[in-house]
Amino acid sequence: MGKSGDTRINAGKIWMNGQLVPQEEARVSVLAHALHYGTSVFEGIRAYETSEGPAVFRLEEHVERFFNSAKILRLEIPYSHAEISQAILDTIRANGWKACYIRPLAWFGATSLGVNPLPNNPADVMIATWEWGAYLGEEAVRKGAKLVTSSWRRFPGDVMPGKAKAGGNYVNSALAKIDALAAGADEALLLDKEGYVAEGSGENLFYVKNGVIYAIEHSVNLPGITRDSVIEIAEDLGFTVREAYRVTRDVLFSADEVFMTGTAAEVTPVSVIDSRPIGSGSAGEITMKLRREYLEAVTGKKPEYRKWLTFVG
Ligand code: PPE
Repeated sequence: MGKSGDTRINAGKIWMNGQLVPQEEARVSVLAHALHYGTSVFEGIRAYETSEGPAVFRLEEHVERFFNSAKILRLEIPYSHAEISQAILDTIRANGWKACYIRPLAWFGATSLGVNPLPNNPADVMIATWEWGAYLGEEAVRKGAKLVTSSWRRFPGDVMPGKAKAGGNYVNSALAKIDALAAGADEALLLDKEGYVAEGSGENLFYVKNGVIYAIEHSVNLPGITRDSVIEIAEDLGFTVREAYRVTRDVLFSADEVFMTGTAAEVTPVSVIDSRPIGSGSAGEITMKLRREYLEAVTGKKPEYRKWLTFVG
């Protein structure tokens, strides 16, 4: 599945409320609360092929964020952290994937409608896995993605809970993404209500200036696990990394390099923002170094980052 619009997903066996069932049998009611009101929470995780079989990248941190998202929505996941982690490993094993994307989802089901979801606890839970290539396409990974500033602003924290990976939040992302693609770009750049840079529709943002790496920090952003990993990798490589607050668009226009991070996007260079070439107008050197190092870390080639891997076994 990619930006080409091919939306058919082959998820094989899906873990649904404790059972592994074929994709066709993992069904929900049209009366599910989450379908009407966006009251779901999810995660996006990747498993990578290593010399010792598939390994899940930062499983514990993703499961932790999944439970925090649920807590924010007062959605009760009727399983423990350990049970969800085990279910993720079981689903990968049942499908025989060497590498895959993993989508845990919990939602308020179909026991009542009306805005109040709470009579609906505990949640329904499923875990789907599928093969997912370059999030913004192969060309973006090699040459850099084109971004366009979205007319849709990233919602403030008193409108929607940006720290929760909640289904409803992604109406904002989807609107921004639809318009960015319609404008001929690969991805949207979302600003906050005051015009400061927030993030992409599904990625965090970084820029590089005079050899220093700046990780954009904003209270409205999802705290990215890839972002956290890339900061640690960059520091280990000897780079100075600073968190940058209240960054305006012109800072990005005049940066040497810009890149995005996310589980799906991994480390993706940005070559153009609002028709302006960034740096040389192609993938940046430091960006590509970080991308290579990240891909080696996730595939178990760097002993110092094996702490981030859970082997499926
Ligand atoms: N911000 C947003 C809004 C976001 O959705 C993501 C992940 C990130 C930042 C980066 O977070 P992390 O994956 O922990 O580094 N976006 C997920 C959903 C992509 C999708 O299209 O679906 C992802 O990358 O899995």
